[in-house]
Amino acid sequence: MAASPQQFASAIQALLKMSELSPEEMQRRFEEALDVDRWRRLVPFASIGEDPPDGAEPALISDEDAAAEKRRLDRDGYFRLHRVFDSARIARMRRTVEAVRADGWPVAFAFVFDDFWSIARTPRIASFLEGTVGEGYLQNTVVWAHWVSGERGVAGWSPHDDYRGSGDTFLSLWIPLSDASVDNGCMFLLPADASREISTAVDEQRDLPSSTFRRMLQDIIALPVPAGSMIGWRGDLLHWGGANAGGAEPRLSLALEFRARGARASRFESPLIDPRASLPAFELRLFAIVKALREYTKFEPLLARYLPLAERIFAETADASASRSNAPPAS
Ligand SMILES: O=C(O)CCC(=O)C(=O)O
Repeated sequence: MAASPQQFASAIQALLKMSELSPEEMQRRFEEALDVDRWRRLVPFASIGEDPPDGAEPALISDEDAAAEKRRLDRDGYFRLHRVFDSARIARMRRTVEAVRADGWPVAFAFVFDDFWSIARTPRIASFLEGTVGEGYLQNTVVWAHWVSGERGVAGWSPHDDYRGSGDTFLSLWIPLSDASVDNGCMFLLPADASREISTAVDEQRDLPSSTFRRMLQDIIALPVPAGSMIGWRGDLLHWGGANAGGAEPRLSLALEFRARGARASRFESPLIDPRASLPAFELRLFAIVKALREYTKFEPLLARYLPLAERIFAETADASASRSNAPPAS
């Protein structure tokens, strides 16, 4: 007799429960997570708590590309810029993610290291963000790192939008640390008009006619990009990580989010930080990582094994993080 979908779902839930960290491992990881020096020893070539020197590892975006991609963002809700970041920096960040993963952490813990907070602070990126999010823009504390294994069928996140209705007050940045190809699960999205049409139909619980459905399939944009590129989208855009179609190379990337100053941000995005100030304190980094981890089991169910650990770190860092915000509180 074949198992029903409900039986499959409960079996998976039971397996996930069994894979939870033991109390001993949870205690060990809790202590290690809070130990800055242990992170430094784990990845001796990456810093924690050092603001980058001026002019270090500049990012490259030509004026023509910046203007063209701003036009694309205004028209279609997304942009793509190829090979923006220094390749040595990207290689270092990739090795950092690999070291964090090899030590048994969700790869988002790479955000304890400076590189992951400073990458969007170079003058060229800051000027692109000013042009697209507005002068005085802020970073929210929603960050994540992605690892999509190089095995056929393994996929990135399922289709979603980030902040519906946020217009041009919101921008997500997505930076690949390995080449992201159609074969290993690059990003895909639907441009603004098509995204809106689907989101409205979903909100109104209305089926789409098959002619619309076929048209939408043709509208899908694949965003294969080499390591060190930068792509991004507005909060209304439906986007997703593709499924590996046979590529052997894992797909590694990171995601950051930015807000117009004065925009109404959600509680999940708080605290907002000022990208012109010093890099966020270590506790705030940990807080941001586990805040996201608690939320993103909806996209990555295997993270459930780390949830009790995330809750403990969250409780430990929440107060310190609230007082560490260096920007106006989100409304
Ligand atoms: O990398 C992925 O698979 C998904 C990224 C994404 O959707 C996001 O950062 O919002």
